[in-house]
Amino acid sequence: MVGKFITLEGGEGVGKTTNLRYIQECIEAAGIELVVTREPGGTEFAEKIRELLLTPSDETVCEMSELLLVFAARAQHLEQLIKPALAAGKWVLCDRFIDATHAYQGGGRQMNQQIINTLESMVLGSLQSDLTLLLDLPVEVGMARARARAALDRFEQEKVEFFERVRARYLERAAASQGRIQVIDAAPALPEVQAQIAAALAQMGVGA
Ligand code: Z5A
Repeated sequence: MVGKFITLEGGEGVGKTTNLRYIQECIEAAGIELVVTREPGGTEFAEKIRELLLTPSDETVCEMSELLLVFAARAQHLEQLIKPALAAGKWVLCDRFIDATHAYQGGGRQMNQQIINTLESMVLGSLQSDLTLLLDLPVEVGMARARARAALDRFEQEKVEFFERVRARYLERAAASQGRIQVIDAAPALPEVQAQIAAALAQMGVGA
């Protein structure tokens, strides 16, 4: 694969949507052809799965259904969009990817790690991001930001302890990632957050 694969991760309200646009501007300003996408979703079919996953439901959604839907959407997204774009030399910027599964289903839901690893290897093979920017924020701050913004989706209705486990799992993965996952302190004002992001992108040869 020729293109670079960059993913953006973090808990609720950390500023992924806000900073995605900034990252896009930096990469495109460097003259690089970029595909911007998100998970769950990214293709017409995978976006239908996203709708299923995020819409609050009267019926309890069992954890295994949720996990399999996340990977079903990802399989479609990879084959239809991500792999062809990378093979064509384009860069791909994705709002959430596999680290979100480890954080939300593995950390938040406390699902069996071996099952997640097996599905990861079935669906991703050896593919991993070249760089993952993990926006990190104390849970209460992120939840307050998210709550001030919009109606809560099915995940956002979870309790604080769930999001504490999500954050902890993200940070554990960052510590073990040998530089693939770079932690960005998302607490300061936006210009300071974006200065950290620019420094991480500079390591990939992208000037701000
Ligand atoms: N999910 C999963 O369980 N497993 C998986 O494998 C995958 C996903 C891939 C998708 O949500 C859900 O799917 C997600 C996990 C699950 N759970 N949830 N919820 P999503 O990614 O579409 O959305 P989200 O996580 O809910 O993101 P968000 O709420 O849209 O937040 P955000 O994009 O990170 O934040 P934002 O909208 O950019 O910023 C929030 C507010 O803060 C906004 O008003 C900003 O103006 C403000 N903001 C941003 N930065 C700052 C700074 N620096 N200072 C002050 N205010 C700021």
